[in-house]
Amino acid sequence: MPRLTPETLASASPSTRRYAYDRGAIAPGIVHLGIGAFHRAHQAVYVDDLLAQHPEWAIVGASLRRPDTKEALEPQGNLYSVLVRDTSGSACRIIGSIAGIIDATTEGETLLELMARPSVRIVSLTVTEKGYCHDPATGHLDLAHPDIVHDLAYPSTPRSAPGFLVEALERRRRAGLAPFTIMSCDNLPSNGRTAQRIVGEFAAARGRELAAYVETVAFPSTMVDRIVPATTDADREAVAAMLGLDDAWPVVTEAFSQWVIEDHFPAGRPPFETVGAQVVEDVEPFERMKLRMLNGSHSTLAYLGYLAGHQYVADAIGDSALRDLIFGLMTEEVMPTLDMPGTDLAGYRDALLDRFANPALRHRTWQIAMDGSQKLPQRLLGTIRDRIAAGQSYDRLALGVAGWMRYATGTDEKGDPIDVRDPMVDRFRAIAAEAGRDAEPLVGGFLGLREVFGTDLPDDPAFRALLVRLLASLLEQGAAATVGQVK
Ligand code: CS2
Repeated sequence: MPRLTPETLASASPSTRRYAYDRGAIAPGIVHLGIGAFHRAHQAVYVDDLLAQHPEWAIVGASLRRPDTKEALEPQGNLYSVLVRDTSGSACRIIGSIAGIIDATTEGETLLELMARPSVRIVSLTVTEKGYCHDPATGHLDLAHPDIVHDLAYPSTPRSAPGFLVEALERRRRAGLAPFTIMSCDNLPSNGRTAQRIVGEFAAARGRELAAYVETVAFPSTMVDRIVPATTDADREAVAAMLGLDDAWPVVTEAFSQWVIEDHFPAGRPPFETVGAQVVEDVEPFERMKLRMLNGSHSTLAYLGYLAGHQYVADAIGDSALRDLIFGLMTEEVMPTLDMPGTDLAGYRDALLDRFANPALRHRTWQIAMDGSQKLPQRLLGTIRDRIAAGQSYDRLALGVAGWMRYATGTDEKGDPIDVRDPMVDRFRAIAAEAGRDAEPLVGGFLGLREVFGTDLPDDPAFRALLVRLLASLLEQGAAATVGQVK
C-alpha cells in the first residue's frame, strides 16, 4: 500500500476529511516542545482548523527525548491521520498543521535558532509531568535533577524543557527581541504558574539580567482534555484500511475534546475561540475540576484496575465495584471540593463515566499508571488535603493512593513482576525490598517520599492509619475484594 504523503494524498479514500489550505503558504508561529500523540490529537487539530484563515500560526514540533516521531512523520511530509472512535463509529481526518519536526537530541541548535526567530510568538509544551524537572509536592525546580545540572553547566546545548526555553529566551534578549509566550498544555495544577516558577528559577540560576527578562514572559494556564491512548499496530492497520494509504504513526482518540485557555498572550495569539477552544480570564477552576475528576479517577482506576486484572480502562469501569467506587469518589469526595458556579458537575461526572467506558478506545491501565510519583499530588493528594481541612472523609481517594503503593511494590497479585515506569522507581524498589509485604513499613516508606507527599500528609496520623488499613487489605485480600468494601 502506498504511504501517506502530500503526493499520494489525493488518492486517500474520499470519505477522509483533509486540511483545507495550501501547505506551501503556512509559516511556523508556534514551536511545540513534546510532539507526542496527545499534542497531535489535540492542539495540532485546533491549529489545523485555523490555518486557512491564519496561515502564520503553523506548528514546528520538537521531541526532546526520542527521534521516533520525526522518523515516522518526515517521510510523510509531516502529514498524519487522527482516527476518532466511539460507539457511533469512526472517522479519519488528515492533519497538515505540523510544518516541521525537530529531533532536539541531535538538532538542538536548529531548535534554538527557530525559537529565537521573531516570527515565533508562542512556545507550547506537552512534556509530561516529569519534563518539568521539578519537585511535584512543592512545584519548585529540582536543581539536583541530572538534566538541570547538565543544562546549567552547558547552557547552549540543553537537554531539558526549562533549558531550551531559557536558552532561547536568552538569545532573544541578546537580539533585543520581545519574548515568546510560554503555553503549558500539561496536566499540572496551575500549569502556567508552575511553568513560570520553574523557568524563572532556572533563569535565576543562570544570571540576573536573564532572570529579569524572563520576568516579562507571559505564561497563560490552560486546561487540556482529550483521551489519546498510545497507538498500536492494530490502529495502524485500521487507519490503513480506512485511508487506503499507510500512515506510520496515526493517532487514535475519542470524539470529545476540550481546551480552556487563559487569555494572556502579549505577543499575540491565533483566535483559538473561533475553532472551539474556550478563551477565559481564569483557567484554574477548570484545571482543578479536570485534574481531580478525570485524572484522579483515571489514576485510581489504573492502579486498582491493573491489580484486579483489567488491562483496559473500559474493562475496569465495566467492573461494577470499580464503577461504584469511581462514582462515589467523584460525587462524595471530589465534587464538594470544587467551586464551579454555573457548571453542572454531575453532568460532567456522568460524561466522564461514559468516556471511560468507550469500548473503541483501548486505553491501557498500565499506560495511565506510569509516572505516579509525578501525578498523585495534583490528582489525589490536593483533594485529600482539602477534605482533611474540612473535616470530611476521603476513604476512596485514600484507596487510590494505597492502590498506587501496592502497584509500586512492583509485584502483582499473582506474584508476577509489574513493569513500573516512574522516575522514582529505584526508590520504590528499595522501599519494597526493606518493608517486604508488611503494610505498616510500606506505608512509612512511601510516605517518606517528600517529593510526593510533602511534609504535612506524612505527619497526619489518621491519613497514615487509613493507608495502612487499606494497603493491608490490598495485600491480603486483593484489589477486587477491597474495592467492594470501601464505601
Ligand atoms: C491520563 C491522561 O495517562 C494519563 O495519566 O490520565 O493522559 C488523560 O487521558 C488525559 O489527561 C485526558 O485529557
